[in-house]
Amino acid sequence: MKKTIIIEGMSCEHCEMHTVKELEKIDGVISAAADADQGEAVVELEKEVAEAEFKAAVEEAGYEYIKTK
Ligand SMILES: [Cu+2]
Repeated sequence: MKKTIIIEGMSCEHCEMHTVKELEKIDGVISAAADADQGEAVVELEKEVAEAEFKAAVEEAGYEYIKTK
């Protein structure tokens, strides 16, 4: 199961790395990939993860969480 998270504020590879690192700490996230140009991250999930957890991870990384789709 994959979900796309819309994020504002990432501007380079370093930002992408911060975001991936935080998202991959979430229980249920198998892997994450972030794209600063697109302003999004894609997470591969092994189970349902509450949207609030994505929001917390994105904010912990230092960026603005918009939504999950
Ligand atoms: Cu950056």
